[in-house]
Formats: sequence, structure tokens, C-alpha cells
Amino acid sequence: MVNLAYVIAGSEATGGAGLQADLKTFQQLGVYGVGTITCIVSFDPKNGWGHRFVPIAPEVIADQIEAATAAHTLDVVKIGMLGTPATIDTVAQSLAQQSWRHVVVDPVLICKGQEPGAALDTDNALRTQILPLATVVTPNLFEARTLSGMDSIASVDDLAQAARRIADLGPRYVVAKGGVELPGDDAVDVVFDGNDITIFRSPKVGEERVSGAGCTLAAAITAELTKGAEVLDAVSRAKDLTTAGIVGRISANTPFDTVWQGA
Ligand code: PXL
Repeated sequence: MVNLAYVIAGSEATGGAGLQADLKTFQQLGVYGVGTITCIVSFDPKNGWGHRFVPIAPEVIADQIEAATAAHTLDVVKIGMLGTPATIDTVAQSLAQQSWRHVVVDPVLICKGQEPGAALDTDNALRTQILPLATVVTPNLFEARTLSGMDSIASVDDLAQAARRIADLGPRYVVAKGGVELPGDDAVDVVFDGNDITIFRSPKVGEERVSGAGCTLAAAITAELTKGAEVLDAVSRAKDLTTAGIVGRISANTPFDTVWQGA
């Protein structure tokens, strides 16, 4: 039997992040991927590779979700970049049409192509309409600061504190990612399950951010949950795949490298 995983996310046109990274991750982990596009991000090579952002019309998002969920029996979904309050409304309503064993939310908060005011509305909609549906949420350091309301996260203890605060917003498990920006030699991820903190560490691979790492981690968690793993095991395997993908990253004409899930 083939396991199916579903992702609702944005397209990132260079292929490094977003839905493209999610589907590659699913495939690499032996899971059949089904994807719905929420928005299209096209980095602008003539403008410092800044984000050009185009939302997909809400009715087209709803149509995609209808098609995907009618065609397949799906019970695990990853939510990536949503981008606008209208998209968040549509996705929240569509998700409410059925029950889900797991909803993995990568809380992609800002998109540089958007105005700050619009971004704030999007952040608030994500917080109130999507996070309560999540069984697993995977904030990076910036998202953990924003969602927890903490001014600074400078240590593993701070990261654990942020994870505890984010759990108050509704998700059952919080996977807070230290990444390269948290001081120290290791890339540290902290998981809070509502009671206990579990810490995952691996040596940092360089000091630069690599595009697609966050998408890959959340997609790999989703794939492992689809196959029946417990959350902590799913996180552990996802961290291994992501670390290998960072070690085996590809470079491009962009100022940043990109995770290669097939490494
Ligand atoms: O890595 C975050 C991310 C997620 N989804 C889309 C993106 C990006 C970053 O550029 O473009 C569509």
C-alpha cells in the first residue's frame, strides 16, 4: 500500500522551497504527494532576488482542495505558506470539512513582497484560524519570537520557553527550530508536547541559512506521520533528512544555497 501525504503551500519558482521542496521530500521518503497551490512566489533576479508574490484566487484554492480530497483519502496534511487572510479563511474552511489525523503547520509568517500592514493581518489570521487546527507547528527562530511574543530568543532555554508559549495558541506539539541563528555549535530543535521538552541537536552545517530547510523539515515530519510514526520519531527522522539535504545542498545563481532532498 502506498501512503499519501497532502500539502497546501505556495509555489517557489526556483524550485528550492515551498511546494516544490515539499513534494520532493515526500517522494524521497516513499510517500505519494498531493499538492494544492496557495500563491506563487517568483524571486526577482533583477531586484536582489526579492520576493514577488501573487496569491491564487480563493475559489481556485477551494477547487483544488475539493479535487484533492475527493480523489484521495487523505488524513495527514502539511500547511505551508498561505500569504493572505482570504487564503487563510478558505483553507481553514476547507480543512474543517473533514477530520485529520495530523495537521502540520509551517507558520511562514512574512513574505517580503507584501506590505507590512497586510503581513500583520495575515499573521493574526494564521494565529487565530490555523494554529488551533495544528497537531504540529514548526516555527523558526523569527516565527517563534513573533508567535510567543518574546523579544529575544538567545539560548536553548529561551527556545523551550517560546515553545511552551506557542503551545498556548492551540497546537499539540511545537517544534521550535534554532537553526543557524541560535548561538552555539549545534542546530538545536526543541519539541514541546504539552508536558515535556525534548531537545534534538546536530552540529551546524556552516553558518548560512539554506533555502528550503524549513519546508523540508515540516514536509518530512508530515511524510513520516503519514507512514504511522509517532511525532518525536517523525521529528528525529526529519531532522536527519534535512541535515543530509543541507550537507548535500546545491548552489545556484542565487545568493543562497538550496537543500537537496535526494542527497
Ligand atoms: O521557506 C519559506 C517559503 C515557503 N513557501 C514559499 C516560499 C518560501 C520562501 O521563499 O517562497 C512559497
